[in-house]
Amino acid sequence: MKEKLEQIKADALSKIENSDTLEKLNEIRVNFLGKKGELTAVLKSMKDVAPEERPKVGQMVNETREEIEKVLEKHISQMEKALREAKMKTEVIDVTLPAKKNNVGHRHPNTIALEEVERIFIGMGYEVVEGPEVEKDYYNFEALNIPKDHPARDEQDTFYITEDIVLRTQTSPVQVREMEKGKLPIRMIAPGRVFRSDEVDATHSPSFHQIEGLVIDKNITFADLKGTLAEFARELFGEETKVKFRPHHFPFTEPSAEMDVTCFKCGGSGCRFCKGSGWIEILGCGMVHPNVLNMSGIDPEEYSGFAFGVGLERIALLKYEIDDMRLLYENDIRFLKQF
Ligand code: 2U9
Repeated sequence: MKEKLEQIKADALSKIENSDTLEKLNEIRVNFLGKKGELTAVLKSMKDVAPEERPKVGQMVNETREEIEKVLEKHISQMEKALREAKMKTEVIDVTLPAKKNNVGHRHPNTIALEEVERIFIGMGYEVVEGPEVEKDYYNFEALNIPKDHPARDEQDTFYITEDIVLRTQTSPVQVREMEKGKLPIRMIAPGRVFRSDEVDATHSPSFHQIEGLVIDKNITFADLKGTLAEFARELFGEETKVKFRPHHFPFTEPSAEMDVTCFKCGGSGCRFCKGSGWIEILGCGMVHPNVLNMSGIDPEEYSGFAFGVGLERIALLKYEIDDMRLLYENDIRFLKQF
């Protein structure tokens, strides 16, 4: 028995010595020490050993197992260490390599301008409301006092989806939907994308953005409109900005006006920026037409209101002195990150 154990041990140790992978070492563990391994087989054959000899043989089996285990563990940990070191060598980080540039995005000039306008009106107690870009003809035109044969429909070349469904040409439908809810007073701005079938040039695009505003309450007058929009202009273009109102016509407001601001480059004396006039046209506005109030279920005898509309791109172009609208849509990061 002793010779047999010596032979198993010698056999195991020589196999361990000649193993060059962790898999082979594991295989040796199974073959010699496992449940069906050679040493277990020896233990199983104890019944053939004389009873008085059994403790001795048992001890010899255990010693052999311990020795094989010890050598095996030593080899396994040596091999693991060698593998770790080899891996470390191949995975060295070359700190002299040029760093990967982290290109962080940038807010679009339109977004910066919109957030500025929103900040101003939120500060005056307005709500920001959004609505659908695909609209019913009714909300885009009819409810705004623009019937089917009205010339304003030609002025705003419209993309028709069906006879009754359009891509909104203004964000006014958002305000009509708000009026229909019947919750008064209203103090809101409606920013968003609008669509007109225009040719692309330095000041036009078939898709651009508007911010419209609407206030409806008892006793709202043109003085409220003037005070609000003058304050808006001062906050947007600077404290010294003056405003003037020129009479105009919109179907949805009466009276209507366009508002100019003193040129923030020359202060009003006239320069290249304001084409020598000292003034820059900024928005359209007016008192909400009684027909428009009536159609949305608001009694014009009890309530009145004012509305205004401004092109977001126009604000962004002016504020950042950009001379071509197309630059806003090209998404060239070298252009965008200047603002
Ligand atoms: C309701 C009633 C009235 C919104 C208004 C304008 C004047 C205006 C233009 C500015 C430049 C459009 O982007 S632009 O081309 N808008 O001049 N918009 S008053 O009037 C409304 C809106 C909703 C219910």
